[in-house]
Amino acid sequence: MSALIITEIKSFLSKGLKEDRFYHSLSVSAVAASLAMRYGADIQKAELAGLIHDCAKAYPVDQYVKMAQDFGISLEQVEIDNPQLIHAKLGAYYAKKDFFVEDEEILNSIIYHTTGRPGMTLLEKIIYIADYIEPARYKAKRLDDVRRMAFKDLDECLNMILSDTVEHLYEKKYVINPLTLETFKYYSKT
Ligand code: DGI
Ligand code: FE
Ligand code: FE
Repeated sequence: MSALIITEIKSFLSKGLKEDRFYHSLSVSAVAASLAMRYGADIQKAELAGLIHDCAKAYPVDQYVKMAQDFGISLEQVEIDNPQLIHAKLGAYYAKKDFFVEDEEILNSIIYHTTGRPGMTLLEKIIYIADYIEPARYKAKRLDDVRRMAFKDLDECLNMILSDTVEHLYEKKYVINPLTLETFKYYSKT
């Protein structure tokens, strides 16, 4: 992906996303590229996937179920009940449609950036982690430790993020996506 195309995608996203969401996207892109350097993943793929992972957030959440149905995207019941989850699948759809991304590894890293999944690829891990640790994030607990671990041991970092996420969702009494739980079990060492 050339620098010119990345610049064009940034310009496109800056028009559709709210300012803080656009800034988050730039940050995830930069952190994902850094993690790719650290772990020997494809830097350009990480940069692009990070940049566009939340592109569906340009659309209102109350339209996600209908949009997915119109585009032939199959939904789980938990997604119909918690439609904010659908932005991940819609993001992969728009990555194809608006940015002509056909690379399955990039598309899967967008589809699974919210829940993760058991047996993630290196790029999927990088996007999942970059989304959680980018510099503008501040709400999650022990972020300093999680950020340090991201550059030390990816699977241990996933273990930390997933256990904190499941705990947070449980405390807030949110419905926990079964896929998030499966991912948590897969990456938990205890
Ligand atoms: O899109 P972001 O805000 O950058 O982050 P994200 O894609 O990880 O999460 C999007 C939203 O989905 C966020 O509000 C947290 C929520 N979420 C993640 N996993 C679950 C969840 N919500 C529910 N109800 N259940 C989950 O398992
Ligand atoms: Fe997201
Ligand atoms: Fe995000």
